[in-house]
Amino acid sequence: MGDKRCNLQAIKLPISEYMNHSQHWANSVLGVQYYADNVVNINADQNIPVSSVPMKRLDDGDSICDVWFTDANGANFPTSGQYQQIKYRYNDDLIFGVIELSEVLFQSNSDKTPLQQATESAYDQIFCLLELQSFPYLFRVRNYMADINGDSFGLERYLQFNLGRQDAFLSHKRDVEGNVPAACALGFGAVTSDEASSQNSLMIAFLAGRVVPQSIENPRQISAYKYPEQYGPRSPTFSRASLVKLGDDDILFLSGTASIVGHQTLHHGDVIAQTNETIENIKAVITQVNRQFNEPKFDLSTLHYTVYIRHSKDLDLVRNELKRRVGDTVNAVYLQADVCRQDLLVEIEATAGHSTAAFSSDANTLMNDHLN
Ligand code: 3EB
Repeated sequence: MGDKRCNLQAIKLPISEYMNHSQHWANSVLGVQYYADNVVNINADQNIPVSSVPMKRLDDGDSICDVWFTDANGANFPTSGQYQQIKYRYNDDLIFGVIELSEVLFQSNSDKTPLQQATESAYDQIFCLLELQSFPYLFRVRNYMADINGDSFGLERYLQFNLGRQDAFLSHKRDVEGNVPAACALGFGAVTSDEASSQNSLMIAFLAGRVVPQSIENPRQISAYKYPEQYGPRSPTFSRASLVKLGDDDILFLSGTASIVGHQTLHHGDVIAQTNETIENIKAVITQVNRQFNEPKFDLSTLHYTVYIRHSKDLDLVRNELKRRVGDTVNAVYLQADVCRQDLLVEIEATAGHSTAAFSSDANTLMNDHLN
């Protein structure tokens, strides 16, 4: 690392690893998302925003955390806060936040469905917070909801979500085309037991900042915000990737990517071909990004992937295809999740450009280094 140190690292760690170091790392962590099919008390500092996403990790027994580390040197220690239902934490450059809204808190007698209202409210709170704290630019958003492919009130739930999301962007006078964040949108099975019913919530995590991100599109795909009306009354509000300059680093947030060419899903029922097409799309986005650098800055083999698989039985097929396209050392975590179109079997998101230290021991060294 150069003089101006990387001030963001999105690192995936087994939950046990994070728990063992969470006290020691408190000043370097902006927030945590952990993925587990059972609720775990990760015992983090109460000030750190943590969200527990009910998705099972498929490739290993130990559940995984996504930890957003920040450079804690000098006076740039993060500060935490709560705004309405958002828990957030920020330093001079970045703000990370999580919000979970239970749909049962919203009335079904309104002209908007409960999920639509929950989505609109969540984004409204996010935009108000970003305006208050002067972090105007949304870099990446992760959207998770129960039963994403279910129908209610005559509309598929993902499409209800799209209505609420776009309305909130519009009412805050934000662009709904062009300058829009990278995102993903996935579903988890509705949890039925009483103790877990609080998990039947819309869960959104976001990262925002003070520098204008560059939104990137994919020439192989119609921009999602221009999808034709057959995909719902309102288009999804996201770009294929956002590129952000933080200190000396160019950080790439790649949106959830799937087997879509133009606006159509390809390779129905063929998870291997869908994985291959998805990689082709990711490659096209990276090629687009690399045009503006003198050298090929981003490469399939240096991305950190999160792979969302609809049917757990497809793990080996997807993993083998990813290894074939990216290399045996591919840095990926595999989760079971529902993808927003019923005919999609896999969706892959990625991050690149931060320090490549990834798992346990590397991160350990890296963080000790930060704190000394
Ligand atoms: C697609 O390309 C697949 O609604 O935020 C990918 C990433 C997808 C983000 C979103 C949806 C979203 O349309 C689905």
